[in-house]
Amino acid sequence: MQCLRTLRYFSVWSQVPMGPADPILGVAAQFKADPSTQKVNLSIGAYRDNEGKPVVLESVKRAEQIIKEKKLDNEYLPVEGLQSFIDASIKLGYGDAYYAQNGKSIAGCQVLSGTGAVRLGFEFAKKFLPQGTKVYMPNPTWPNHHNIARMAGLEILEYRYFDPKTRGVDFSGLVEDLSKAQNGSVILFHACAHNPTGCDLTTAQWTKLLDLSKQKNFLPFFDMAYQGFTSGDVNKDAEAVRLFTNQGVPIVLGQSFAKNMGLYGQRTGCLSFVCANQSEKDKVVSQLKLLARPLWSSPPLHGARVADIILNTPELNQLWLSEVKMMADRIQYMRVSLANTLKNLGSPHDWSHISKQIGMFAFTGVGPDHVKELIAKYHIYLLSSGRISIAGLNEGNVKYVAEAFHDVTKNTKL
Ligand code: KET
Repeated sequence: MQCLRTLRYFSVWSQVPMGPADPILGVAAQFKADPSTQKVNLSIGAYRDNEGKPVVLESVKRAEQIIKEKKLDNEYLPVEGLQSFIDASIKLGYGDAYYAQNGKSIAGCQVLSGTGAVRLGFEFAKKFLPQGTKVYMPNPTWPNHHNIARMAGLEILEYRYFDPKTRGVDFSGLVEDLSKAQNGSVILFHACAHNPTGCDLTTAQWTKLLDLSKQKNFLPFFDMAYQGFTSGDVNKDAEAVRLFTNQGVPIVLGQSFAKNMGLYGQRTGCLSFVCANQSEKDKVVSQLKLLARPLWSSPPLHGARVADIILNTPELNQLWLSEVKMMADRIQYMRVSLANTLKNLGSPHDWSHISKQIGMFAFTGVGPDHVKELIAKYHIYLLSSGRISIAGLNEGNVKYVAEAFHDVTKNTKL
């Protein structure tokens, strides 16, 4: 009787509309639900081996073994996270030499992977930069950048990045747009392996952006979610970040260990700010803690411990670096393989951009109708933008994928 009286006769949430599916996670969910045995997942950016299986790196397994042997507890981390992990992340991002000289003035905070880095960084920008400061993002960019900036209350503007005609970077458009940007704006850069275009800037182009950033007092915000995936070398991939910091530009850096350590679900990341001195750094960290406390209070422990052990144990670090190279190499091999197979099938289109692009993705150039057909007819899942995650290709499915791409595009324009 008691429980009958507490029954609700109206719905509190009847006004809640159905939300749209996420452009990336939604496709990954569609793939999961497809019972086809032929299906291929080229949607989300997650590394797969040559059998199409998720990979736990050997370096990660060994670090986990060490954690097990140490019989550590599961106490909360401090709000700012595991300090030895933060320091090692900063070293990895900025380089040993810069860290040795300037490490004391870099404010770091452990965050919930790359997404958490961008979120906390944008929250910080919203709170401490002058009111009305805008954030400029490349067009296109990882779609979640827009969601995050919106949730943080930042106004978003875009700068040109990609030219569909050349399938390369529209550098003059980029410079023109950023030249017109308000002084002091936040400029979001992909540090390497631009998502989704697979097109990065050259050193000369970064140098030009460095000059522009200095001239216009920009706050460069580097999202580095794929360190190691461009060249196979984590130091080379950090070149842009180091170009700016070595010139004393106060950047913000978001680092994710989802991809390069395969710690996707462990939510392991670091957010850091180059400050003028140690006292500024201390103040920034104190404010990062005030922002993180009501968001997640204390960051996840396991992934940070794993990354900490890998980065701070020389043999494991070497092993990890070789595994990063292995992942980057396999992706490069599959790029070439897909482009060559399409060519050998007699495709009327030029697919050489697939092998020239870098990082985890290829921006294939196929349109939304091609994508629909690839999904409906071939159970090949990719983003409606035409982006494919090359990591989803392997020697067992590349021919099938190439044939499907050939079939849906052979009589159409790209
Ligand atoms: N930045 C970029 C540029 C990025 O591509 C991702 C993930 C992230 C940050 C965040 O990753 P995290 O797992 O929070 O460390 N991108 C892939 C996965 C996703 O959409 O969540 C993707 O584009 O497929």
